Amino acid sequence: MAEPYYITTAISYPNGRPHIGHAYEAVAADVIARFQRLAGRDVRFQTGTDEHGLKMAQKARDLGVTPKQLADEMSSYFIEMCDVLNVRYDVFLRTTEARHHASTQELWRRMAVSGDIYPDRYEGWYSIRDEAYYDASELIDGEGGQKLSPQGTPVEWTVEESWFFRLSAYGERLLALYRDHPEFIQPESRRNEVMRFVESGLRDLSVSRTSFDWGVKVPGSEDHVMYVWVDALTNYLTGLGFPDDTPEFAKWWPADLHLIGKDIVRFHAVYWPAFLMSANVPLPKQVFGHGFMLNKGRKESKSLGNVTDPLDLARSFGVDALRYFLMREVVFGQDGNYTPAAIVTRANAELANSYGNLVQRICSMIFKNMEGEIKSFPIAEPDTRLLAQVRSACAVELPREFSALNLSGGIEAWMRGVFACNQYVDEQAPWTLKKTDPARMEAVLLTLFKAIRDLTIAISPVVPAAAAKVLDQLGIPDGERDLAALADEGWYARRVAAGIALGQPEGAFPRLDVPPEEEPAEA
Ligand code: ME8
Repeated sequence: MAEPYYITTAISYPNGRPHIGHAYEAVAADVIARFQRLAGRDVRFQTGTDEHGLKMAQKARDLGVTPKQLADEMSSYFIEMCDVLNVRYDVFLRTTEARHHASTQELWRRMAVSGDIYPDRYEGWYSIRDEAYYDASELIDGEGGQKLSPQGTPVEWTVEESWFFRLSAYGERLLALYRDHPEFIQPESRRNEVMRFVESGLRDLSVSRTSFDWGVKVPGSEDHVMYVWVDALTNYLTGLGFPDDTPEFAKWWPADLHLIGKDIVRFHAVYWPAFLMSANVPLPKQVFGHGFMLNKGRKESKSLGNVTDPLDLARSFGVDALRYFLMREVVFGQDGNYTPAAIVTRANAELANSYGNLVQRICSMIFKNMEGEIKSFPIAEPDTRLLAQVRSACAVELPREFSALNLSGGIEAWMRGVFACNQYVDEQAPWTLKKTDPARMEAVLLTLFKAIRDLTIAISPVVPAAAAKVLDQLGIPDGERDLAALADEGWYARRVAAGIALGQPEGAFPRLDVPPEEEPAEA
């Protein structure tokens, strides 16, 4: 039976439409999920929206709607984003669902049973934008002496009766977790930050609010709603049916990967494992904090007026080109920049020219010069060498890098396979062989047919629609498009026996025009 793999994204605040950062995270999670399916794992992929808290309540009040109306409208745009970007989740969880309230309340009860919940009075700084408490020592000075959070968001002094979680009791156990499981927080730089934070001493956490009521009610203390992060983090359990003993929970928990952005690592790598330890629930295996996608070096914000709708980018450049760019351009884990011109340049150079053109040229030559016939052929030394190089890129290097979440590194390995094919085309010059040695031309084209099939299967998690189109054209059956198929030497003989002729190929990777306003900067 296939080994299960449970991956989650952060659940986004639906206080506005999705931005490029949301698209980046959703696409990355989808690429990882698709890759794990390709590797034969039984994957469950959960995403959703984080609908409670002050931030949502205030935004709704500003717009003159209820928080639920705001969440209903905006969460639909997050679902739409996933649909458009070909992000194939299994569960889209909304925290306003009744089952989520029940699940969060049960987690709370278990933490209370462990003696970790007690009443006290909170006095300190709170950032509504981050939905986070900060210690005075963490704050920075903004313009006019205004106090800001380390993320640069406004903070306000808050005094409230609240329930506390005994976070301070978990410092040693958390440090032991990070030491014993260095893979628990990745990349390494984030792990170091978290270790320093925990080593400096943890204070108990205020986990309920009384000044507003948009949240999950605290069991037995109905005038309190839970701190939004208690409820938000629990979404990862709710989607599996927690607290019931469901087959889903038994199969998929603990999660293999919580994929999140670098700004919320503390919540996932400190608070979340402490809550779970307290409630006696096993811990997730890994938290990966990816970097930020910046617009020409700056974070997008409504006040800077530089907010891009990721769906506009997908409409302008194509979903696969956008997905490829996002995964290829920056080392996963680091911050990256995007501009429309950079998307076009990358997609044109690699997808359209190096790879798309290879597919198009070779398939057309097979169609025109061989009536599309895929047949057995005598293989020569350069052909074997090329196929070994391509197989190594597709079946060894890319899977090794993708498994380690080095997505750009995996794509680079794949590009080396593409380059090897293009070099082989130049060296073998099939268009010359057409006149001098037609039998050898056929062997060269069919060698490339094999290589293209491997390359297309390997890159399919990144560009699923285009890859499916190419594999359809090549006549590769649906059930033979995974890593196991790459290792199966019998595929070509079966393909020959199937006797399907290659048709006139249709391009799967159009060349894009560089957007005019960007041309001067790029020229
Ligand atoms: O933090 N580039 O929601 P959110 C890349 N509700 N990623 C970015 C980004 C950017 N420019 N901006 C934000 C929340 N993100 C909470 C999560 S999880 C139990 C609760 C990432 O809508 C961000 O780091 O502010 C987070 O992982 C995700 O987008 C949702 O951010």
